[in-house]
Amino acid sequence: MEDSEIVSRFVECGVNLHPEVLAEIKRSPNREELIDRLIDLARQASFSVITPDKLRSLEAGSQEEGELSSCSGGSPGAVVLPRRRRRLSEEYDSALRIKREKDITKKSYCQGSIESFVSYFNNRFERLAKLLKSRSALKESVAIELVKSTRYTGEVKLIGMVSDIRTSRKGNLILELEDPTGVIPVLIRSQDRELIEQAREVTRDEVIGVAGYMPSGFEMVLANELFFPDVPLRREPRKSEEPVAIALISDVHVGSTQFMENTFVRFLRWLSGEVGTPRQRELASRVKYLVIGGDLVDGVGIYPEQKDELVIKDIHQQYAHFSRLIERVPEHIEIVITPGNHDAARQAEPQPAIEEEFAPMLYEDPRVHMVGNPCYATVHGVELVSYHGRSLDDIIASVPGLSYSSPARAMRVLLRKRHLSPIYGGRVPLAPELFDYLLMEEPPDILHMGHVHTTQVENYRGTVVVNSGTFQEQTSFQRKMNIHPTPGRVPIIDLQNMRTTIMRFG
Ligand code: D5M
Ligand code: FE
Ligand code: ZN
Repeated sequence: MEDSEIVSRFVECGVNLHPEVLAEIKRSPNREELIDRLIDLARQASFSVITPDKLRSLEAGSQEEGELSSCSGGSPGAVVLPRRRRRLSEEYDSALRIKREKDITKKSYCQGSIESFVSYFNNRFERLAKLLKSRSALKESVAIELVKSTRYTGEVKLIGMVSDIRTSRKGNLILELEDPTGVIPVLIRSQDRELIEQAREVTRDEVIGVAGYMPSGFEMVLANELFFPDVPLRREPRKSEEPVAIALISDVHVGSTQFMENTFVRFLRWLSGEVGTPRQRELASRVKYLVIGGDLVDGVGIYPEQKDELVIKDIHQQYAHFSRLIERVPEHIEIVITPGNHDAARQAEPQPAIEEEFAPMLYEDPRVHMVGNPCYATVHGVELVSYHGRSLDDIIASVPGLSYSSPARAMRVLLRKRHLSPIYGGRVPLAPELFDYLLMEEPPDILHMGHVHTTQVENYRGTVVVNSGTFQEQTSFQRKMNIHPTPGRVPIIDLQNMRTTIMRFG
């Protein structure tokens, strides 16, 4: 057996040999057996180089902790790696299940008629009301019609969709609550500071619960308590048993003059294990999934005068360029791609996947999953919801105290509503499908959005709430709007412990 043959047996398994160890193997009468045993032991102990010392400890059967050295490195004097090390995430099978039943792609029944809006909102109401009714505090909630027709007085609990919000002359807040049986005003007194504070988060078209009082001869409920569907308190988040991680990005905006190609390439090189400290490379080696949450390209004709801010003016060419960049993502990483408002897909939400005609190369790539917006998936048992985040514009505009600089707070508000895009008639066009695809029936373990171009991560009641930022520098429009993006910051979630690392490439 040639030296190089022995070395490559080890190298194929991600292990380097010190020249003295090589000599020792050659001297051994049971060479084959020794090689197999050493490879096994080295992998178990995560050694990347077998030095004479390590050989002795392996032979002695000890399992000391091995330090992972960097991929291209190796200790001085070691036989140099002719091939790359296998990455940690390559050792584990993919465990990604995209919930296609919750994806609008290829099954839009939307006709846009009045009747379809009625059935769309009925679907939303019924499913959110069911979530609210499962809470003990709302078990005895009653239909609005019953409260009105019986001239009911006393304590009352209701569940309804908010059809209107207004402030009275005296500064009280009035929520118009609607269920399939009727409509009733709910009054929140201006003196009730705590309740008013809570009620500021209420938006039109969301479904809430109210506990209150009906004074006799009044056709109005005086609210004492408000209930959002929310996620349960102190939920134990699900975790992966395998040491794998997920990288979340969005808003690449290829084609824009502001697209930071060098920064994006640095991210790709890190994913490939080419750059970074040993620790950062170790994290890269865990990444098995990459989710791209929309705005892959800048698109064409998205806003007035956009032409002046495009380096690639043809949308097919924008996707071709994006696809060529994505080809550089290591082969073993699975990629999930959802559309955003700059992409070639229907603009009304829920959005079907980016059309194949515009991005054929992405459809040809077997590790790329082209899905709709939103996307619901399970990754190694962890529930993931990925939504581009256009509704953040409406939420930030309508809830006092929210801002573009703190998107995770706005995302938390949506999580409490268990709805990704509740407001109808705002900036987000909603398609009245038969089923409300934007409703989060299950509390997610990871809620991922983009759109606002600012990276931020928070934990809310066990859910990792992540905005994945952008690779686009501030545009002139954003300057006018006083929006300050944080390009090149990528959140990576280790699915084994649900810890997030924000990698900076900008
Ligand atoms: O959105 C990028 C950022 O610009 C995001 O923070 C929202 C903001 N934006 C986009 N369009 C508007 C409008 N029409 N009004 C206010 N703010 C807006 P992107 O989807 O990448 O263009
Ligand atoms: Fe964007
Ligand atoms: Zn966007």
